Amino acid sequence: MKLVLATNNQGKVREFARILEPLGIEVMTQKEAGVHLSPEENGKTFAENARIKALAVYRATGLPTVADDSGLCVDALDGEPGVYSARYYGEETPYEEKNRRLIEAVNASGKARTARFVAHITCVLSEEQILDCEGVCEGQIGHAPAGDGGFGYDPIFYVGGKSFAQLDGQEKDAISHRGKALQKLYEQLDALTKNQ
Ligand code: ITT
Repeated sequence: MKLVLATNNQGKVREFARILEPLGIEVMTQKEAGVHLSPEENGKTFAENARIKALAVYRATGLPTVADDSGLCVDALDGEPGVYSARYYGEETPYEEKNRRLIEAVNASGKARTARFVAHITCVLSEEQILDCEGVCEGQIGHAPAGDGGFGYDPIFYVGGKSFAQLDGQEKDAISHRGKALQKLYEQLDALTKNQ
């Protein structure tokens, strides 16, 4: 099966392909499908924003489409940046600076460093058939960034002593929010195929 991926984030493109292609699901980016859309993400939840993106690209292509809305929720910052993760400290601000500022904010709070990555994935097969799944990965905001793999907030998000940016792709996928959500999506798609 083939899915169009409704994203403009190259980090997500790499991870979707890495996770889904070994499971026999081919991923085509929205750009490859000839769609140049960046719908306004005005939802209040990851689920609402994932649906906005998946439906917009599904309606533009007429092809089964998947979208991911995700973010980093930091307890010391009352769950922020959350759904604002891409825009936090400014959309154009380099992650090196965003990561440094986020560590400083957690340090200044004096609170616990616990945090989680959340990914909500919506797959639109048709207007009537829409699948939703979510994955969560618990971790901590480190005292300093480490590693050069991954993307975004990976260098400051630590699980078991290593940052996400220090893991290789398969190690990240095995525990990440996106890896868990995509595993659930695969199970739902597989069950649908078997019932047909
Ligand atoms: P699209 O909407 O085009 O998919 P986006 O980057 O704007 O791309 P989101 O609105 O879902 O996507 O924002 C997700 C942000 O959360 C992302 O830009 C990163 O800052 C952060 N994020 C999500 N998953 C991440 C991961 O696995 N590693 C590091 N940062 C991540």
